[in-house]
Amino acid sequence: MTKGANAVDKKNAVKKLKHLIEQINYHNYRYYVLDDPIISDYEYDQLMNELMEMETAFPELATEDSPTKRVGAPPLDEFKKVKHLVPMISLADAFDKDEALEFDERIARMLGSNEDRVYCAEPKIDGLSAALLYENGKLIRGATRGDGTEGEEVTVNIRTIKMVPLRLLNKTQYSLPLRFEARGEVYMTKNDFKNLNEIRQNNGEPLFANPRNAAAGSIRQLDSQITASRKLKMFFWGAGALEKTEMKSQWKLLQALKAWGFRINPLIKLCRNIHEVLDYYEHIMEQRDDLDYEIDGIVVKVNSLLLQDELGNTTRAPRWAIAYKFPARQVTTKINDIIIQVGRTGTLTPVAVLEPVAIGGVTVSRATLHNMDEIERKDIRIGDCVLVERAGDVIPEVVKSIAEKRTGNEQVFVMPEQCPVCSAAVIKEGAVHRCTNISCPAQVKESILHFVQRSAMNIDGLGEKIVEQFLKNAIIKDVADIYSIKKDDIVKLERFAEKSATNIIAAIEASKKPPLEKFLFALGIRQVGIHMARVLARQFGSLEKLQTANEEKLLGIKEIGTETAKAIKAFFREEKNENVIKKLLDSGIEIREEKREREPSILSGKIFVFTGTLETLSRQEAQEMVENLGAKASLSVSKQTTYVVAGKDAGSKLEKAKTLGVTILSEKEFLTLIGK
Ligand code: 0OX
Repeated sequence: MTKGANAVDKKNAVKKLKHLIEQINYHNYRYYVLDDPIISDYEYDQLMNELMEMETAFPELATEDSPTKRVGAPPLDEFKKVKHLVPMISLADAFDKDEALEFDERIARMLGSNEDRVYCAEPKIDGLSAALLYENGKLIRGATRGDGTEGEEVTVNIRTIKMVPLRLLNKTQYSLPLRFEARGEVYMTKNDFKNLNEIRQNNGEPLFANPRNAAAGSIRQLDSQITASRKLKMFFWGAGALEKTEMKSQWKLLQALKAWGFRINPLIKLCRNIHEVLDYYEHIMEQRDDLDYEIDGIVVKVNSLLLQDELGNTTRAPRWAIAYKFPARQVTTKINDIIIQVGRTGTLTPVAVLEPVAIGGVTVSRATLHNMDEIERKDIRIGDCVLVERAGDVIPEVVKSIAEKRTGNEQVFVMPEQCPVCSAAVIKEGAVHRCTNISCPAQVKESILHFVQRSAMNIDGLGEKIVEQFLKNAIIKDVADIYSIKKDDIVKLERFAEKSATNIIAAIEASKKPPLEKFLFALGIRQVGIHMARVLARQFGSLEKLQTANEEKLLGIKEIGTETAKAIKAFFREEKNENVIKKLLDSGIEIREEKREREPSILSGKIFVFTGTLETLSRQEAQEMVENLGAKASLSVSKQTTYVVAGKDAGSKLEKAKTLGVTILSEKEFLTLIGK
């Protein structure tokens, strides 16, 4: 090749690279900021591959802010401290309606006006605040809030967050400042948090207490590869050091941030007065459990930036904003007793019997104490006053005892030496006490209940009472017997109507073709939860391949630690388990060995939004179902939404779907569509 030709090549390459980066940044923007992608994941990957190839061919042309350069910085020794351009002040709290009204009245007094005050209301993300410095449209530095004046420089970690723009869009109606800080909340989704803790548990690592701690721990990693693997997310809520812009309000500021490429929470609302703020608070609280991230209240900000300036700040917080918090999910009550539950693997779980107490509208009378080590670590005694937490739909747990309230009559709990169900000897394995009798009726019952649950084989109608009755009458002895149950066996039982017997038989029949991941989960292998079962199904593709995989092969998979690999091998080595699997397959179970990642499914590219209360599924389950079929589940309705599935009491999302002409499905129609 001549020198001249090379120069032309290079000139073309510069142009091509620039164009590719612009395209990728724009599609990132459509995907993360507008939640409205216009190309498929496949097409996006192709653009990225093309860019990577170009950068390999012309390494001298690769720029720092290329989308290929998010991950890969060498590990740091420590974080540098950095000063924020302007301090990141914190918020004062309001805990009830009166305090929210007081905030509004205080502002009226200070402004000396009787006119309605306009507020910008935002969900309060329970994450950690960060400030991202942009110069000439490029991300220069990312820092944690720290003490508000000085934070830690975590640029390489911030860069791994996919929705953080490395380069801003500048052809917008809002002129881009030369230098400013974009501020927002870094968070981890509830699901990513659950999966991360499942993996940590399997690897014997300490667990994170909540998604906020997990996000904070992830952003403070010296190795940005680890941060990248945690899939952090961000919502932006403000700016620092933004000078003389045309932005006159918080609302406009958020719109400008969005136009420049920052992800803004779609639930923000402009409220014309404090009463609209109070309605907004109720509305957001109703959605709290459906959001895939934790929020702990709303943030109310005086909308006008001019008035914000006029009101100013106290030494600790702005006078123009308040965090209106949701009621605590933690409440104090008394432990009346501690009882033992025997699980399907023989684990003895201590459970606190509580003086019933309402937490977030639900009466709670039991809370898990996990294991004896936890009881000792937290020093929890029978008769103690304790702090109990109920977050969303998870089992309530005892957070801590309140030692100051002790009377001296509290009793230390002692783990029984014999199983309370079958009297067999109890042994301690690590933190866990276990019944040694594999035929313990409690273990058998629990493993059957685990097997039939919706996320496993999904056999409707086999509830706890019925399973107990079947076991008592020796209709079944283990999970494999379920498929040999005859209608006559059931009808013979006391208080059993012909119709319910028919339904049970039909439900058993309908469960005979489970996807591999559900079947694996149903088997109840130790350390294998729903997430791990999915990993195994994807990696191995068939039961046989998993059964024959050696420990080395298992350990070669990123998410499998030594404990899990051992548990899987031990499970398949056990003759009893081998017999149960054989019996299941002989009785007509056909495992669906899906190759989901390669074959596009009937639902690929479709976008579903679920709204209202579904009768037979939780929203989480419905979302998982469509995602497993290649579709996307979204929380907001747009023109791009393919279907809105409306349950009972569906509200604004249903209305929006009607306005936009989006197809609306009932729960039943939805189930038919996905072949259930
Ligand atoms: C949040 C959040 C935090 C601006 C001035 C004081 C607080 N966690 O979602 N902070 C702010 O605003 C700052 N807004 C939010 N939405």
